[in-house]
Amino acid sequence: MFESLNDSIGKVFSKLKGKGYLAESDINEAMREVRIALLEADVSLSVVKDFITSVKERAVGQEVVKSVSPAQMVIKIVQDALEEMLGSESEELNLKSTPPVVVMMVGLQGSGKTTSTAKIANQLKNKQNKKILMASLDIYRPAAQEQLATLGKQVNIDSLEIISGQKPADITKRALKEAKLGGYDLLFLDTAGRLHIDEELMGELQQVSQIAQPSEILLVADSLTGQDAVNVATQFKEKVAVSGIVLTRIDGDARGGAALSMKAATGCPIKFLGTGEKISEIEPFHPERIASRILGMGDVVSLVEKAAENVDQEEAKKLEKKMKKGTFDYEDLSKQLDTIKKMGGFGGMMSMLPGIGKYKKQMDEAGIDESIINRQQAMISSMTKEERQNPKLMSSSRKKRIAAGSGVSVQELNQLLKQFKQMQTMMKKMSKMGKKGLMRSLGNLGGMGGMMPPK
Ligand SMILES: Nc1nc2c(ncn2[C@@H]2O[C@H](COP(=O)(O)OP(=O)(O)OP(=O)(O)O)[C@@H](O)[C@H]2O)c(=O)[nH]1
Ligand SMILES: [Mg+2]
Repeated sequence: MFESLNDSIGKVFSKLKGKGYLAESDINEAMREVRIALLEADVSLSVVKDFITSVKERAVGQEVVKSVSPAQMVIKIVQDALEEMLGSESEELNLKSTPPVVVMMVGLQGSGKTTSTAKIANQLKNKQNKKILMASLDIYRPAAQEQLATLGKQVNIDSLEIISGQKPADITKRALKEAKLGGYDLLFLDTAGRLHIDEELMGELQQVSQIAQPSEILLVADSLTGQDAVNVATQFKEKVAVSGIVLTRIDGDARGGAALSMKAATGCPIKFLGTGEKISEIEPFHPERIASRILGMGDVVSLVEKAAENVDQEEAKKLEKKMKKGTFDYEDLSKQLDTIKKMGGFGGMMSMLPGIGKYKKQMDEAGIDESIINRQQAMISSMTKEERQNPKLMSSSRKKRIAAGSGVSVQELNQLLKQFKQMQTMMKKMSKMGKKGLMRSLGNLGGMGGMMPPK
């Protein structure tokens, strides 16, 4: 699912990524393309409009976190808005009331109600050890009740005995009684489908719902029907108290329009995605995972969050001044190393950057040694305060003392000193180029890869 959307949004962001500074026109252009991508994915127009407005509002008033690029910030904003559109939090089934808790499945014909009933029941049995009874209220389609019973046997879940000639309301009463007597935790009611929404069906669903007082009414909708699925959900919701959506056949849905607009259009959260015909092929719906799947942006979002958490803005400003003046010293370097450590070391930082994934293997092979951070900090802390603040002081007797004090060879210390000088030169050059932001200094430290001795 979402392949095409992933593709087109990926292109928008890769255009942004090359830029160090984003003008409002860049953002507008990017959002125009995101808008087209969403519409092509069959997301409803009003949902797309709201989405774009919300992203633009945030992008404008946004304080950009210094240690990430503007493009990364935009990606983060789009991701947040996308998650909100999808429903912010993953919604679990509400199973807290007194057992037997009733879950009622509704939806159009062939949408996947019976299959989803068995799938969800099976998950709850296996993961939460629930004792479950399933009952089919479909007296219209021949063999519909047997279909549920057969699925039940496959997964070892009880189903209500079939008595022909009973009306749905009576089956419901019998199922409730049986569930109580049998000490079941959960009762699933699988209702009949219709080709179209009609009064008769709705009347029957209302009647059943009144008798059974379900904790959850799950609307099962076929994602392949796109915006129709959204309309069906809206109409069902007007008649019965739909509490969540099960979106089926997402395995065949390349566009994902229904998944994307369902929550925003109906106010109902998606709770499960049906991912195939097999009983095991269902997954709980996690907006944040879906959003990152769509953006395909590695873990930029976590990188932005971590950077925001760990980089003290005041410190960052001071550092920038020092870099400009060329007075960056070993104490500053040590602080920077702390930041890198907090962000999971070089490896952690790198793996969160999109596009770096493919280099990760090469980096692993090159053997980046994370312990170098600790050793460098040890060397720095073996320096006197004067030495740290005035890198020029270093003499060979001082070097010997520092190396001995930190348990490294003079050679390794020399490497640190040499690299430090290179960094200073680089910083001066870069500040002349007039680029802004701490990203540079982090970038410089990334450049310290050269400092890594081969294993
Ligand atoms: N690929 C795929 N097929 C599914 C999925 N969910 C259900 N199906 C298939 O869709 C068909 C109809 O599913 P049912 O569960 O019988 O649908 P229903 O809503 O109970 O149908 P009625 O009771 O006739 O209204 C079956 O062949 C299922 O195997 C899914 O997530 N992916
Ligand atoms: Mg059915």
